[in-house]
Amino acid sequence: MSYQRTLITSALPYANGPVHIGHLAGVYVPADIYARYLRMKGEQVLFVGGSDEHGVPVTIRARKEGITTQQVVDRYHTLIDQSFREFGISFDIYSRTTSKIHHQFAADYFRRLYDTGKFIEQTTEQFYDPETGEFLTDRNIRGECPHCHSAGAYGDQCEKCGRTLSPDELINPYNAVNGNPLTKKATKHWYLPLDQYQSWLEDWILNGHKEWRQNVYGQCKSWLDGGLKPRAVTRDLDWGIPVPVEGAEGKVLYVWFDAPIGYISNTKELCEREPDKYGNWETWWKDPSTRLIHFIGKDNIVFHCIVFPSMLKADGTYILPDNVPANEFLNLEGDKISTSRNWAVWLNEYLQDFPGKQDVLRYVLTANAPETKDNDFTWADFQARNNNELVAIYGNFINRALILTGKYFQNHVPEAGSLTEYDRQTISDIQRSIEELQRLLDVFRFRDAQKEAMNIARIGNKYLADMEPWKLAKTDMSRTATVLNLSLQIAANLEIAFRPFLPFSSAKLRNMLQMDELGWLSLGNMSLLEAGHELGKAELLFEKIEDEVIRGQLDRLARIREENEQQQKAEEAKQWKPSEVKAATDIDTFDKVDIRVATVLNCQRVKKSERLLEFRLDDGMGGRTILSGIAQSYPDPTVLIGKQVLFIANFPPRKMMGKESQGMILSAVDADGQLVVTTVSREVRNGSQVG
Ligand code: B3M
Ligand code: ZN
Repeated sequence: MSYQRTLITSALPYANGPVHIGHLAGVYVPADIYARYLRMKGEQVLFVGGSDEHGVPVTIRARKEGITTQQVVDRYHTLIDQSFREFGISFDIYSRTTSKIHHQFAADYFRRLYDTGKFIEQTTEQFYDPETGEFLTDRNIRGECPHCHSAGAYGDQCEKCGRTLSPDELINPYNAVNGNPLTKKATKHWYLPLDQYQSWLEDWILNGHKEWRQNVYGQCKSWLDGGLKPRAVTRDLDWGIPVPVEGAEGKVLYVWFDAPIGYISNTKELCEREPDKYGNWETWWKDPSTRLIHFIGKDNIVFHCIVFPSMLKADGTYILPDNVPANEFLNLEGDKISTSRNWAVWLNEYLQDFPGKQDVLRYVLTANAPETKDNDFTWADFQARNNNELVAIYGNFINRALILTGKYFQNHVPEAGSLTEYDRQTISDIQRSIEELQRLLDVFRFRDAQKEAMNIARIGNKYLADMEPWKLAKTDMSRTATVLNLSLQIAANLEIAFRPFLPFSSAKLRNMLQMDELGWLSLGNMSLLEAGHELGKAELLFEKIEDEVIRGQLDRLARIREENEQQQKAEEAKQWKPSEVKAATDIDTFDKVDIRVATVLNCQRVKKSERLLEFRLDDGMGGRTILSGIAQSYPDPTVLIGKQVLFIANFPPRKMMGKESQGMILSAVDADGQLVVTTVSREVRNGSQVG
């Protein structure tokens, strides 16, 4: 170990909504596992978190909810902070970027780079709303996606196809807030000339950090291969940290400039509050014997591996990140998690539905952690991992070991006799898992590491099943004692092995075993519990989750999916334009089509068809039946009875769903895709021709 302390940061979530399982899986659970692991090893650790309270996302939320931006960040900072506490994310500090200390620190940081000539000034044309007189940021610009052509794509991303966009690519861009069309206007900003850091970054990352995760290294390489360009670090916005330079009125620091500085200012805040415990903040940020690790999601890689390091380098007095174990994304039931579409499992809601089950979610999210590729969270998998792993393996083993000890040894750890070959084999299997567990934690492979912890429980479970102490107890009490002693030692080891992952369950288990909170180095010791030691009360470590609970969650998601589809349709309707006029034709062609008027005598759904309505018409010529695929636009088809409609009389009859259709009813397609049957403006004789 060539370092003396580790500074762990986790991305500062935007305070524009509650946190969800994607946040937890991608960033906070892995960061927490790592922080807990290092602390258990007795290392010096500082784990920094905080809310990102600037930027456009929070201002959008404020407009949506009709409250001030300050109210938004206050509300969500509190909620997020609470969720993290409830899930046991063991931050040393969780602060916020609207704090005074951060504003001052970030402004000073900018000013220092400004004064030493680290920025370039540039005037460019930006999207502007002439009516409101404001410049628009990417997120506030919407329009048609140039790739998938869905309406309402954002200036930075299309939520439908997931592609990254720039506002210039949008077709017919408009102001997301009021729908106004946009023009362009010149404005001045300060840029960090990343191109000047290119060769230094290439050397530092591509040569110096080949050990970084493939996804991280690969993304950096592709940015670098593409050639870096200067990046604006200021914005025209009224929410944020004012640019501390004359002539910059109405401009603030770009949120991605101030947010990572939040890691530093939050450290400073903590160190100034508790200097005896944490020392000087500069030791954490400037001493080369400090190791800096950023936990983030993949959409933040460029900011943490390229932009922020360049900012640190520009200052010149800071250390650089040693590793950036970024995760890919977690999807929910096959779809991208999205705050704006409410497609998420929110942590506060999870806890209402599953009180006390923090560790179950932590376990499932780690088991499914998107470490190397995007992964999917499904409620079926959640239930299966709880019931088949936590309950059936880990919980079952602990329960049996404790109950049997209660039954045969009055709840006292029995004394072990001599070990058999099988006992020794079991111990060495466990030692191997422990070594592997530790090796995997050291290289940020939490998913596989947790598997090894579960493997220890599996070995214990198998040991009990093979030894059958409940049978042994009838004939050989001394062997029973050895088996249960070893089982309890395994249980004590599980408390330690699982503690970084499942801190709540480990606390519960510690209580059941009445053991101290031992450090990581005790792991592997098979005499953690002395003979004669009295155990606590056995409880269930985990509970089975029933089907109906899972069904409730799936129903909730189905409702949200439906709401979203409706909203998307409404958005499309807002942007609707008539389709192109078809190629030229002539009156003779038109004349061939025989359009007539008829009265609807009866109209009903065709059984087993979602689409078809069956019309019985008085066409003035003895009547006819027409099938029309408009059922979804007329949930109550009887509203059409008695109406006069237009139909094509000379199409050859066609069979559909076993019925014959004698023509076609004419309908208009509305902007939302609904089909609307055409009619005449006053009653005419049935059978009249239209032309
Ligand atoms: N708030 C983006 C995000 O939540 C941003 C991270 C800042 S980390 C300095 O994904
Ligand atoms: Zn798209």
